[in-house]
Amino acid sequence: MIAKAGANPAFLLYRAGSALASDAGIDRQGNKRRLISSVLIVKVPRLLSRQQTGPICLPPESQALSRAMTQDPSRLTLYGSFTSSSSYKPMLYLALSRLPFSFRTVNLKNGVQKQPEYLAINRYGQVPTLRHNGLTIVQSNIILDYLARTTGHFAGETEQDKWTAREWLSWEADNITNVAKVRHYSRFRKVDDAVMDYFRPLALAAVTLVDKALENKDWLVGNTLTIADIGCWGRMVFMAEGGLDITTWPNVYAWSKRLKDQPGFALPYDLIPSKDKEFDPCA
Ligand SMILES: N[C@@H](CCC(=O)N[C@@H](CS)C(=O)NCC(=O)O)C(=O)O
Repeated sequence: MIAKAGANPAFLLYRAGSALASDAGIDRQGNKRRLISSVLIVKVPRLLSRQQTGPICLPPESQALSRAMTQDPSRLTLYGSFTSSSSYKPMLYLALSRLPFSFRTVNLKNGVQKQPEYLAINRYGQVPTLRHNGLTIVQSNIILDYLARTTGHFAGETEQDKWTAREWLSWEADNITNVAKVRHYSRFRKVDDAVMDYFRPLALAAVTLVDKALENKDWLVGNTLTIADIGCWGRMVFMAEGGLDITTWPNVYAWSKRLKDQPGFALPYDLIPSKDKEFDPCA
């Protein structure tokens, strides 16, 4: 792989992976396009002086990354970010399903999600995005639904259960998102107290509804773990960072322990890498 030095000699902005030349992707309209998989800012090693002209060969580890990104389109590829609850949801699904996949980090702090290369696969400029078999799927709950339909895991036992699980995901997007807001405003962005006073009761109400739904039940839908549990838990997992104590809701607390007992389960900071990574649980 080849990279060119940018205007600032101290930094080299290069587009990682096969994306540079050979990763022909399909955009949302079905047109062939070159997908820039991720953008990294790398310090130029001192030995690469300003005088050096011509192509610069990347070190072996970067070449390995490049190779890893030239991949079979049937391999699931998830674009996400370390602190993101929306990214955690599909990652937890994949971990619990023991499915192999490639993780591509999108650095939200550096604004990579708003760069044209990423906007080409996610018009909203947000994580997560899933690419699979030439398809681009965005919105975490749609990704969960897609994964359940295509891989068969955690879809629900009956036709009714499948629809009810999707119903929960839709409700989650309207309601548990308030838990995410309270966490976000507590952890990442200070807001006026009035804003918190607005969102906190909504967050509490959402968790309370889940708690009631779990009365005398192990899982939200039917008798099995489904994408409804993964979708709702995926945002609620961060409730402590928003100052919400999970033990206040005994059914939610017991449910969280059941989830944690599932093979493959991991908490977000243990699961979501801060760098690109290949997950091959059965290799
Ligand atoms: N409804 C979307 C929400 C996605 C979302 O809010 N992603 C956040 C991280 S959790 C993000 O990308 N934030 C960066 C930004 O908006 O610039 C989903 O469920 O996928």
